[in-house]
Amino acid sequence: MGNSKSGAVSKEILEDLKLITKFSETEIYHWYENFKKQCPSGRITREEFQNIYSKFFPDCDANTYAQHVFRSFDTNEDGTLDFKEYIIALHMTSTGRTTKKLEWAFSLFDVDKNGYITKAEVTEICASIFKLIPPDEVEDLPDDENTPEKRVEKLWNVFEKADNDRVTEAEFIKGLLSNEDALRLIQYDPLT
Ligand SMILES: [Ca+2]
Ligand SMILES: [Ca+2]
Repeated sequence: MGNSKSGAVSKEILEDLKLITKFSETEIYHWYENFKKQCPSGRITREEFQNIYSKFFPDCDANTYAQHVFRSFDTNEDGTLDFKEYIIALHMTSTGRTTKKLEWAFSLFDVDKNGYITKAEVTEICASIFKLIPPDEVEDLPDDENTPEKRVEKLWNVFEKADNDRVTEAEFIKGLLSNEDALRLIQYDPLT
């Protein structure tokens, strides 16, 4: 696979990415050079992605969370991230507007990709996020957020749904935008 393509981003992908992400052409070229350096094959595997992630969370178990993030970025479901998927992911998680980030969060929580979030899916993702939190920080969490189970209850209550009901993307985004606690519960940011 290594020598099958030239070193440049194809014009088609470049136009696509400019449209989707609003990154400039220069920025995209810059990302592409970094990408090629880190990943000469042009594709990031799930294992490579997990390794990158675990470097950010050296004291915790980031594997499950990294798998979910990988799944949400691998839009064509071929088991690897190509440059286009990678740059869109970067855009969603770092520089995107709040709504874009919440759309991404929805795809993270929608584990089976059927367009709805169930309480079981919230449970799965909350558990994987909880594993990112170092034990000494868990001690300082509010009493109603200091176990994965409590976080699931708190987050699910935001959507005002029955336990066996499901949440659409619009309901998910609306719920999160109307509740500061909820925004905190769907992520773990080691810098704050
Ligand atoms: Ca892919
Ligand atoms: Ca689902």
